Amino acid sequence: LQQRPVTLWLTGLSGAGKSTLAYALEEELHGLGFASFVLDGDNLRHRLNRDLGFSAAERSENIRRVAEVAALMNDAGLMVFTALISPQRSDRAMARALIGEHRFLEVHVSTPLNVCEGRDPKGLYTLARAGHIPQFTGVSAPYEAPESPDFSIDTAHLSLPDACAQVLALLRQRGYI
Ligand code: GGZ
Repeated sequence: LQQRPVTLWLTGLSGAGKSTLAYALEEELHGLGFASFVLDGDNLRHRLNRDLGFSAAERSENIRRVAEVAALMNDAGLMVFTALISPQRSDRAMARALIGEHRFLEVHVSTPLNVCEGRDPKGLYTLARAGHIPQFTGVSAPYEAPESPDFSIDTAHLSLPDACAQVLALLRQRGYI
């Protein structure tokens, strides 16, 4: 099987469905015989990025490190799916520059705030609204939506299998698989 390594950079609010989509894509690609890996912001913050908080500068450093790891994994021949809020346009532009234009796709998981907040899978929005989590994205910290993403997925209007199928079609269309 031919695969051209690529980093699919998922950006969106907490609860938008980035991790769910990333892990589903990884499983789907493994099933097709492609080697891929998920870099999940929340997980990495327990190990590699355990020293980082949620100020704008710390989020930038978080994204810089993950982009460097994604670039190394692409160098090693793996497809990478990142699942980080990555709320700042400038940070996503940095990730694109570090990884390389030829192997970077920005996918906006554009599930609206009210839907993410309604899901509130970890109760974080409730805590944030009550003032217990400072600088919470969408509540007390900004999210800058991509102006021209390579692709957009609103999980409020799309099932997980349909979302996966659309991303696979994008990867095929761009010649990565
Ligand atoms: C946003 C926060 C915060 C604050 C903790 N703001 O939905 P989750 O829980 O599992 O994923 C979120 C995760 C965000 O980490 P990222 O590395 O993706 O963020 S960034 O790209 O902005 O650096 C959320 C949890 O951490 N979380 N506090 N204040 N999300």
